[in-house]
Amino acid sequence: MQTFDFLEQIPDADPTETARLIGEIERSIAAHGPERAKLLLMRLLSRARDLGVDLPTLATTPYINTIKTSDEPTFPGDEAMETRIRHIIRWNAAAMVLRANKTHAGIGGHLATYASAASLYEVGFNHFFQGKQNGAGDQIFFQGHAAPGIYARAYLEGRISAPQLDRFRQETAGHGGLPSYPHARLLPDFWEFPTVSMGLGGIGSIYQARYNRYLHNRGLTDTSGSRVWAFLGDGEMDEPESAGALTLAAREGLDNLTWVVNCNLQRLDGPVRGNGKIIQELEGLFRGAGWNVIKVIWSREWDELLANDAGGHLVRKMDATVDGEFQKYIVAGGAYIREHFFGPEPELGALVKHLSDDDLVHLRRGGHDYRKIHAAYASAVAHKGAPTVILAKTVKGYSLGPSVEATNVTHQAKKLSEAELFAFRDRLGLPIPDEKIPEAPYYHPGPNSPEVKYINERRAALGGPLPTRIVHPVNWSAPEAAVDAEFAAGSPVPVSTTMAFAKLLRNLLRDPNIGQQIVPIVPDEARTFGMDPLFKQSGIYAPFGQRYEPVDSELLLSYRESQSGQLLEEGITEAGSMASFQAAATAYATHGVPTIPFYVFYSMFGFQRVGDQIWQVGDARGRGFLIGATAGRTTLAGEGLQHDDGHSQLIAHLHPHVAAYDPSFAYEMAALIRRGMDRMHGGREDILYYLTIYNENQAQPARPEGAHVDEGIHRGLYRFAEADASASGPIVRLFGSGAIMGEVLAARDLLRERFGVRAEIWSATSYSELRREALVVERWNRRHPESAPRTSWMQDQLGSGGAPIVAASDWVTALPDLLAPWIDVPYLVLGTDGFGLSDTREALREFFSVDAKHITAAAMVALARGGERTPAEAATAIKELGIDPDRLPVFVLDR
Ligand SMILES: Cc1ncc(C[n+]2csc(CCOP(=O)(O)OP(=O)(O)O)c2C)c(N)n1
Ligand SMILES: [Mg+2]
Repeated sequence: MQTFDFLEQIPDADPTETARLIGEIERSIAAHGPERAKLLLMRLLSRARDLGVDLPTLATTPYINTIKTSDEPTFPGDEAMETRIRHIIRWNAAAMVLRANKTHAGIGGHLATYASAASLYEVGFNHFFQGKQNGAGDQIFFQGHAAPGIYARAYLEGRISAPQLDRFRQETAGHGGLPSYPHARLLPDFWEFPTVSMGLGGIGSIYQARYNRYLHNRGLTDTSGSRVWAFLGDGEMDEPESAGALTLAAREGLDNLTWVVNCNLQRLDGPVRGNGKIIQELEGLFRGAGWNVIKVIWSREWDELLANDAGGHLVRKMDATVDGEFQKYIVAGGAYIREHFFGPEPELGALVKHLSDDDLVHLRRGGHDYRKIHAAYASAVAHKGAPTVILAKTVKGYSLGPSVEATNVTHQAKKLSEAELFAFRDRLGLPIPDEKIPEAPYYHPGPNSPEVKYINERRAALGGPLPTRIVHPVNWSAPEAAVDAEFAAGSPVPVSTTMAFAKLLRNLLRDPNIGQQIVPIVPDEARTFGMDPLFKQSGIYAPFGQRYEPVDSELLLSYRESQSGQLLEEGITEAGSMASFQAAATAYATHGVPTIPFYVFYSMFGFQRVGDQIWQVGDARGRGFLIGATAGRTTLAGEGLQHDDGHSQLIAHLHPHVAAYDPSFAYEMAALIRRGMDRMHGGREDILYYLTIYNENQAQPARPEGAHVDEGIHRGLYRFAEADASASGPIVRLFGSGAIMGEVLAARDLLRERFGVRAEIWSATSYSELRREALVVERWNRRHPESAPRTSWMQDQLGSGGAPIVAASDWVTALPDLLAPWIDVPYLVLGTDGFGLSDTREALREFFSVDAKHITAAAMVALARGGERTPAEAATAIKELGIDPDRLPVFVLDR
């Protein structure tokens, strides 16, 4: 219960007036009860607000429609026609799921979600959603499980064929299969935004709307005609990603954003809030976050009842009834509703005396009344200054019959009995012959039918059919040579690759060809990565500019916020940053503007924290750079647990759209970024680059000459330095990457000075890219046993046989082990398996056995295995290097 004690701290200038007003309310409560007092107080609030009193918003309002009936605009469409169209789409949406499951039992699909949402979508398609013929149009995040309905509409429009519908969820059987859910990668001319991982559509839509404003405010493209719509489930609202960015949308005044939460009161297992009211809970959440909230709870059939409810009994009953009970009314029938909803109070019973039990069943929910929905959408798009959420109450499985409608198993229903199919057809009034019903045939009224003409005319008037994904051709001019030329020279002054990256990024931002398209994104870590000069140079994007004088305004590098700022300083939200990244990474398609995001983050908080969003960007065919800074289990000294990342490179390998690199040197990093941009926008590859960069200052060598260097950086491996030809002694090959390359170079000296061994140095920029290519080659060889075997880049570079190899990195040993099947010499791998620890770099590297000393010892063992040294010599080396041979590895937890 909210306490108002704080009011006593505010001096009362006229206690007599206060007492008089309070007395009025007390008298009303005594005479008419609390319901009337509530109404009176709300009327007072409303009047005061009209008179300009700035009052806080009520967290919740009564359980009735927000828009009053008399404010509803006249429905602009042909109501009978649209009803027929909905019926056809409803039928086909169900038919495609039923048929797919008949052909392949267990193939899955969903009947109930779209059945509850059909009117929500159809009103949008016929009257609101802007197509792409006059610009980017609207961006629509469809609820993933409603996909059959979206396909069924495209079928009616003539954009998808019946054979395609029949290949729902059968994508590998040639072209034309329909993916289960929205995926731009799997149906690239159709879907834009992958949504089926619950919650990601929600946060993605908020940052999409925000990014539309960013593009507009920066003058990159006119997005004033675009609205972002997101359709979410009420169960889905429990995902942190759904609710996590609501305040950003309000803070930035995103009135170009409309959410429709389909409140069918059910999720997969049962009721969303059986003992409560999800719509009321969400209303409080959204209003508190600063959104405009429109509740669409009751259909037009309730209007008269509410108008006649002078005592407020009906509203009170609506308020008091929990969702579990509302669900029960759907399955239990009219008599039950009369007894349990209208029954207990004589005033309520009297309200519906003139209605039959059947009439009571047909008192619908607002989300099935296209007029109420239309009024809500019209109000939402007209609302200025804040995003709008429409909370639409519906029935899950609506119209599908008793085995599906509002049952607890409705979400997973994929079958209807024959009797239910007949009933469904009759309810929809479709002319499908009886004998066909058992096979659930598609129904199409013909391309010249009034229905098809009508929807196509409506879509033409609104700018063309949706969903449609179009990749506009864009001219790509690579950055000028000056952007990265400086890194080829190296730097004798020790610098980290992070510092080099920050410099490269500043160069890119100044580049005349693509500077404007670069979008740096940071989650409150710019200073950590030395990117704070960007605050001044590029400005921090702030939709309303800077309304205060920053404390550091006197300094050269002050904190500058600007409406045209280029840097997206997201604050502490990796999920929000990734959602921005997705909007920027897909802008080449969404808006025909090839923006190039560089999202820079603590590598620990990337793949392991927001991996699902990185995957989603893959589904969305995004293009951009993920920069995992402060990478390496031992390189980020001091931070320890929950910071020291030694595994994101391995996780990245599992993402098919990600090329992951761990460059050692500044020139490698620069070359990778240049090639990456060229592949993405010159070569139109829908890929991400993941680069880990480190914060340890190291001398940066000049880029060695040679085609094998240029190519090897991108392929993942090249010989950086040959063995000393002027000396003698056995040769070992040392693979290094990232910051551990420094240890590898130090091991070369140790090996030479103490053990008379010569080392070749190999830079392994990407174990994962090497493995991918090796797998392709291996697959070909496996399928062509009679042909001369092909070889991969790695095999070509290493040759067969030769010196043994030691690979050392700041990553788990499984990363270099990715190459093991194709290496035919002793191959010893050193890595950082286990939890991170806080200590100095030296201590950590000694502890995890990846320092120069351990690399040297491993090299001696590798030589012993290859027969170039004896086991005794290797054992002596281990002893001389001061290594305890019996210490347990660090990944043994009870060490
Ligand atoms: C991250 C994630 N977790 C779980 C699921 C599995 N799942 C798919 S739909 C669903 C229930 C959806 O309920 P709701 O959001 O209310 O949508 P409705 O179908 O009722 O409209 C669940 C749990 C998923 N797709 N994504
Ligand atoms: Mg639901």
